[in-house]
Amino acid sequence: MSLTEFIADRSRCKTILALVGAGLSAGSGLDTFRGAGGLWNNYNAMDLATPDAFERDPCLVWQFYAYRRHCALKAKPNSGHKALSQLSRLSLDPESRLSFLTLTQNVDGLSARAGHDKRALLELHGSLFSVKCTSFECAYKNDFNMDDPLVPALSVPDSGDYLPDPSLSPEDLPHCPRCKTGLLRPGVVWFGEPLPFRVIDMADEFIMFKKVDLMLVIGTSLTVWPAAGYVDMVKSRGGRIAIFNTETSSECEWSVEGNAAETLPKALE
Ligand code: BV8
Repeated sequence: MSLTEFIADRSRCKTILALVGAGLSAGSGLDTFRGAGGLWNNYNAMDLATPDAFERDPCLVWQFYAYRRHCALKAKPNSGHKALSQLSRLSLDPESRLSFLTLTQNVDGLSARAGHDKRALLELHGSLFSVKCTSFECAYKNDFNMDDPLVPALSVPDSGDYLPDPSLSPEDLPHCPRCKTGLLRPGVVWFGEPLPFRVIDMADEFIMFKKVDLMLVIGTSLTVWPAAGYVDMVKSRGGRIAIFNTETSSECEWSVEGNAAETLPKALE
């Protein structure tokens, strides 16, 4: 189907769900998880985005997240983020009779910064700009924090060539942000941790109780679960799938190949 036909078809859809991955923010210059060079030179994000890694070496893990916070703050939302944000605002107009929800796997905050209506945006894997206390006394309270650096020891040079300081030992905790009762951790969902129940409930409710006509699967390798499972949930209920990726896919009604920062605005105009 041509893009023109897709646009015509999309305008007749009443319930649209977007599932967003790192590929959407690639257009803003942010590394993807599995792309060339990965997220942090010779470190594998999968090895660092786990509770065990934080337990083993909180200092290294905080340097990894300080680097990503810095890069995300320097990045700007691109036209793909803005296109989804416009659709979220259109769905606020009762005249549009459009129900829309974005499930983002990204933790970079770019969709929110693009003006996406917050009631139509679920951050499945948390945010780089949320910090959580690890102490029981604080009941693991989550705070929103966009300070860069979070603590002086975690300042990242703008040149971006920031690598872990080998002289730092795991015990070098002054490099780690703390609150009065304990060590803080990044407020993201690590591998092996459950997604926030509120987020899962809201995503399930949208898919189960509304008939999703169209799902936009944008810049994701669909390799992380349970996020990837939403595609099958929509498909099994008769929803059609449009994949926006630099790689072509045959597992869908529409495969829109290219940089999502360019293809998505055209498809949602
Ligand atoms: C959990 C936050 C259970 C941290 C992230 C089945 C069911 C449930 C779980 C599992 C399961 N099988 C395996 C699991 C375990 C695990 C998992 O999925 N493992 C994978 C590796 C197999 N899942 C979990 O652990 C989840 N938790 O299930 O808990 C539980 C329940 C109760 C009690 C206890 C436990 C938690 C998963 C969340 C992990 N956290 N992020 C951080 O960011 O540091 S995931 C992280 O990786 C991102 O958030 C993102 O979701 C993922 C990366 O994926 P993508 O976004 O797709 O990025 P990727 O680089 O892979 O792909 C980019 C794509 O874009 C490519 O296709 C590329 O072609 C394309 N692209 C590139 N450039 C562009 C482009 N497209 C368009 N334009 C471009 N310019």
